[in-house]
Amino acid sequence: MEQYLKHDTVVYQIYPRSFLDTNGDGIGDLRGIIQKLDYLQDLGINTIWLSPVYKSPNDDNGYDIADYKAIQPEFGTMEDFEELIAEAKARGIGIIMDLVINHTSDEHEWFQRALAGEEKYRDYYIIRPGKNGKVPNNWGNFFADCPWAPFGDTGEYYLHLFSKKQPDLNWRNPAVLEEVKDIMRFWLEKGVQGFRCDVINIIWKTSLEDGKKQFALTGQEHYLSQPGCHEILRRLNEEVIKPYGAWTVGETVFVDIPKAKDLCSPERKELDMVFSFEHMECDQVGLKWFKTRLSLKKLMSTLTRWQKGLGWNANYFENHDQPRFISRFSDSQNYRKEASKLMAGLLMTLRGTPFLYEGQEIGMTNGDFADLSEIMDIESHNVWAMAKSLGIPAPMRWQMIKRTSRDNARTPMQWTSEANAGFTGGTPWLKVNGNHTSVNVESDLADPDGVHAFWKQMIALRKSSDVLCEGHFRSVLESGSVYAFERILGMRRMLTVCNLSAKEIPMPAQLKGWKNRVISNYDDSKAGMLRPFEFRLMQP
Ligand code: ISL
Ligand code: CA
Repeated sequence: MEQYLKHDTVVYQIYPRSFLDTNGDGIGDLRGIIQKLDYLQDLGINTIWLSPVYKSPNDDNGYDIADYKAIQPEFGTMEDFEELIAEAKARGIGIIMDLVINHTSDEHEWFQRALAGEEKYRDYYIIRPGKNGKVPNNWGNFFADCPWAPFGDTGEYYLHLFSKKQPDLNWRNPAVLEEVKDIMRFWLEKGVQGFRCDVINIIWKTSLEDGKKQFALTGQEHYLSQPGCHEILRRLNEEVIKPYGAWTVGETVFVDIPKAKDLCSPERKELDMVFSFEHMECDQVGLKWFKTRLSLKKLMSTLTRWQKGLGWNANYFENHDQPRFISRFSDSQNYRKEASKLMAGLLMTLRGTPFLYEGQEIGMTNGDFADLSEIMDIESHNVWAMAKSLGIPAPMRWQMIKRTSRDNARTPMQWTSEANAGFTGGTPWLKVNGNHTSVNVESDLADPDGVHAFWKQMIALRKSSDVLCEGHFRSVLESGSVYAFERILGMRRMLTVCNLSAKEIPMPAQLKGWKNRVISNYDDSKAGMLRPFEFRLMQP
């Protein structure tokens, strides 16, 4: 049977709401994706990860699912979805879907029937009486809220680690596993090639006891990567995923390398790979809402540790939950193009499966929001309220939100320099970045030296090189500004050199033996020097 995951798989993440609107309602849709398949094929990617397109009241933009077997009407119809699968396939592109099974929407039929008093469905969720006039335990919540909400007028509470409208499922109930297997098969039968599994390592709650107090999410020791979770993943893999030749990438919060190994080493037969977060934390203090200057040294050493620690990584620098990386690590005012290309070089030469996020291929930057009224993300609004209750003054609160909001990466895709960046003929659901007049697909494509052209070259290079696809990783240099590593396959070697600083610097002595330049993001790259944000791929 065909195995869909290959060494040369290159994934492009689409956040459907923000990709392309074709009917003027201001919301991206499936027909928009179908329209851009030629564009994606030309870029060279061979897999799309679709953020949720299931029916949802959109409390968390689709990560709150009301019907796992229906398409969100504002995105289109099941026929559109089937056409998308077929048209993508015709272009050699596979689709993986987002699988959100830690929680459902409170508008899901199961939760509604539970509220109506049906015992069977009550046991699909985690419902408990209060304790001493308070909620059942002292746990924290991912969206800066209380994780317990009143369960109807029963006087009891239900657990929600995310929004109130995202009640956690009770994975200790075997019926939940059967439901989810059925849902997964439904989509696999339609030709989906696998799943990106949302917060998959927290689905199993071993106990609901109080947690030991901690800054980042009290209670996590009761649900992070528990034995019950490993068992569920093994069963989903063996009973559903592998019989279809499909694959999975787990989004795994708070994992360190040992925990990640337990989830995705091949002999464990659980997940094919995981998204880790450590390299996303090189500019934060404690929690991601408190940002500081990004430590390049930390970034390099973190990447290296994960490259060496795991046989195969799910590599990424941007997604729908993170501010644009280009705005975080680089001087995107002066070196936007160079730094975007450097990202392409780095992502395509690390060992593992590369995931790029819509807009990254043209170097889109953080949103240019003026105040909270322009931010839609529920997380940002909750964090604002939390910061307010802590007495943090409004200007500081705004700086905090502006820098960390997930909406930074969710601004509509910039297709043209026209009104609303060619994303919609109507009113966009989220403010379009004012820089679309200069940063957009149309003008970038017309520029032979554009960001897109470099991504395209790097993707092609990556797919055609077995050294880049399969070679081992060896770190060569992690200085304050230069990151260099080798990829090694048998006798063949390639060297990646990244100057992550905005300064021109002399070529470090350790790297001088490498004579042949395969590619660089500078045409006038000089032998003995590294230009600001220069990326260079070398051969001996
Ligand atoms: O951004 C975060 C909150 O601080 C992350 O911890 C994020 O919530 C976490 O990565 C889980 O994200 C996933 O599940 C969420 C959803 O809102 C995110 O969009 C999704 O990627 C709940 O389903
Ligand atoms: Ca639309």
